[in-house]
Amino acid sequence: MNHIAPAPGLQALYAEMAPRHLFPLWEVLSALVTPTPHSAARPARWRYAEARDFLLRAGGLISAEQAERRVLILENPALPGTSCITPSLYAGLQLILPGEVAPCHRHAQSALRFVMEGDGAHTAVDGEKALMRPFDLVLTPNWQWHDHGNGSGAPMIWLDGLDIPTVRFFEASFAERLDGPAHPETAPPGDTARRYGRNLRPFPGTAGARRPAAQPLFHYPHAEWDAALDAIAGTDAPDPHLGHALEFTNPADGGPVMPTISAHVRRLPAGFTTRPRRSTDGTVLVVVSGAGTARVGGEEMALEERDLLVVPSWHALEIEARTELTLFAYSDRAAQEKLGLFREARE
Ligand code: GTQ
Repeated sequence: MNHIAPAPGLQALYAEMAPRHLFPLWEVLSALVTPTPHSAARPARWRYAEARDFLLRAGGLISAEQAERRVLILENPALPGTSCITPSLYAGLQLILPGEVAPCHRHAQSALRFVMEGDGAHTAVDGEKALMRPFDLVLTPNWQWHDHGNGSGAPMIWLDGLDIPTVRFFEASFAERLDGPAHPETAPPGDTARRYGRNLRPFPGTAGARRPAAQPLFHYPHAEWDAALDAIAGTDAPDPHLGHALEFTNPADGGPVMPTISAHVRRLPAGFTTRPRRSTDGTVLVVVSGAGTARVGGEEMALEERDLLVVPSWHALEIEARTELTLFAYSDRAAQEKLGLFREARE
């Protein structure tokens, strides 16, 4: 609204309209249609060591089966009570102790798992186990059956990244449990990678084409993405804003890993500082290895191995790598690009 004094009857008009659920746009327009994004979230960092202690304490008090999913939610400090890390995304740390299972279910929400600790537990997707090693990325795309189990001798902790708030926003949540804790085994571990992971796919319509055509892959091992990062770091100069960066793709269409979620890894050489970059996709980052400092919208946060960081929409991020720093990240960029909303600015 401009600054001319309002007519005296205006407040009385508002008061009469309000009980009829009618309100003047001109009082709120500038807050609704902002010239640049105003995130409701704020930057935050979680120390892995601290979160891990709480999670292991929970492990002594409730079983994975009892809890259905034994997870500590990473909630944005500016979004209390919402279970959101950004307005569109969810993050949690899930613990499975040796011998435990998390029962089989499926839901409209898309999920990724990024292994923080432990070796050899599994996520089964539609009955095929992905054996999870440190820093592997495993997808459970929407409406695919999944269960988790830990046949290894040590606790297993991974980061769950889901689009729970997005699905809630669209009011499109469906979920169901499968009778019994696990889906029958439909294929041996690694079967999907052998069929679909070599720039080939089983000929459409043949019995070998067992995975959904639009979303075949669900396991992106650390050994593979790490070797790919090494390869570009060995030949290319680091990008000034991102360092060496690789996006995980869905081989079916070359696009992001899931319809609502994009994921990538980046590596900064020791001593490298990125130029400030902002983007509309609020992003969750995990320190895979190394140490440094993140500056997010004027706030400075130290980063150590396995720490977690959230950078809200349109907050400038600069990262300084003290030692070689490798990060995993996910965001809602996949959804924003489909809606024509994604933007970034590089200083
Ligand atoms: O493993 O399916 O952290 O449904 C939150 C909701 C994990 C899961 C979470 C879920 C899951």
